[in-house]
Amino acid sequence: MARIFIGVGSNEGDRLSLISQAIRHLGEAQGVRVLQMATITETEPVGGPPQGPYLNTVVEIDTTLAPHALLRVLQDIERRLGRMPSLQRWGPRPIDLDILLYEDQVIDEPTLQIPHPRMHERRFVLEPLAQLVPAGVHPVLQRSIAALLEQLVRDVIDA
Ligand code: A4P
Ligand code: MG
Repeated sequence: MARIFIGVGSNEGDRLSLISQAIRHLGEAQGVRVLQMATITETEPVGGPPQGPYLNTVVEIDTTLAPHALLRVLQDIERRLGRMPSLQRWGPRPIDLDILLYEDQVIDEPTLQIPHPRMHERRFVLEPLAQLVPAGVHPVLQRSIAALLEQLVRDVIDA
């Protein structure tokens, strides 16, 4: 089975409705099948300007689309749900769809980095991802998702 994981976040508007619309659009996109979704959790914003709390989750999909084509589908859904091009890094947004993992592929280009370059530092990503694929191995760090989450939690306690 293909293991492709999409990080989903929202902190503007009707967050729950935006997330469910995004997942519905994803399932309707040609060549994409949504397989499962982690629980949706409210999380404090990380980085960026002062902004409201997020709802975050992760979905697993199966797709015939190559990574760049999948990115275009995600960006199209973001636009349809009212996302404006942001001038501010990590600013508030109605919906954010990031490719976290695309099987064990590693891509490092200006417009597309897989695995998502900050996923291992973020509890709002690792917690839902660990629900779906705890034993999945990060193809660059060569550590399991469960181990990365454990490390992150330990770092927070030690800090
Ligand atoms: N891009 C490169 N790699 C990818 C990828 N794997 N998936 C490029 C998706 N996009 C990728 O993204 C900017 C550019 O990243 C795109 O044009 C694409 O070519 P964007 O979504 O327009 O902007 P962004 O999301 O603000 O940038 P960035 O740096 O991806 O932000 P992050 O790292 O995703 O952080 N706090 C909480 N609690 N929950 C959150 O969900 N999200 C962020 C955004 C900050 N703080 C948060 C949350
Ligand atoms: Mg993004």
